[in-house]
Amino acid sequence: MRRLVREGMAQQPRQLPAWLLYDAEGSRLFEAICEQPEYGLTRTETALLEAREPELAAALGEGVLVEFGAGNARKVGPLLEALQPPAYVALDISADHLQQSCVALQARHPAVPVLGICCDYSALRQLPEHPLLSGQRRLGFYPGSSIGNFSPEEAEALLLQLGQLLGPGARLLIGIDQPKAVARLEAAYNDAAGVSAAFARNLLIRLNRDLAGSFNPDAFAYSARWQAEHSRIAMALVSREAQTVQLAGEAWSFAVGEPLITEYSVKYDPVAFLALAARAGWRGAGRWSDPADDLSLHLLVT
Ligand code: AVI
Repeated sequence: MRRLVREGMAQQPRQLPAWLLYDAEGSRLFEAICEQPEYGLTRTETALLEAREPELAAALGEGVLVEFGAGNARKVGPLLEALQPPAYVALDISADHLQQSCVALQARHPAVPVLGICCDYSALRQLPEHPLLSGQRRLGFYPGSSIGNFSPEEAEALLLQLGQLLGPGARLLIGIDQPKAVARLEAAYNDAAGVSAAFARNLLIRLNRDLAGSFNPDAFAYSARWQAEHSRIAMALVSREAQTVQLAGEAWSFAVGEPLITEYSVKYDPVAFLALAARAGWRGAGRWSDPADDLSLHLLVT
């Protein structure tokens, strides 16, 4: 973490890995973002999963269901009902959150063995040896458009790696948020209640705690802007003044107006996404979309 933070702070513009946003408080704030009226992604995708549950389950077929970045693991419910897989494996970076989600899910689906693995799935080269996983085909579930929080190059590398992690006969059901009206996109990442801003500022609070930082969160303004040339929302904390902060044993100076990028959220049109997936060895075998075509679920096969 110290090394990654130093590397990110030395970049121009400064940018920290998005997974750092998800400490216990960050995970709680992200759940609150999903409830905001401006942020429709979670509601729309959940409704799509519920509406298309039988078709999605039939397309996925049999195997252990592995969810990447499971969070509160609420979206997987309809699939577990329809698939009744031999096991469900949830991967997430936030240990407490993962444990609570797995306990709650196991209570709701007593017939499906649930296994939680606390990890940064983007850095995982293989799944650990476990009786629930051995000899079973693996079906990946990666909802929420979280792949959009990686750059397109990273996303391609990640899809390649997920294919290796899932192994022979792998299938992956992945959610992708699509480009839409700029006003809607910017509002989704800058909600009126200020939860998105609090989520970003929580990163500074976390860095103060975990890496002996001296950030004053109020000395940074939150900004979320659509960058059409990259088809992405750029989220940043912008220094309100010239200031120097201590972090990870070093002093870092910010000019007035200098941004610290907390996260990008890339939006893919389906054709561009399938081209990217193809470069990582996946083929599109199905696409489901909501009535407004705001986002889509893709079934990828190897
Ligand atoms: C997790 N991920 C898909 C969210 C997104 O929409 O990019 C993260 C987020 N950050 C602020 N709002 C939502």
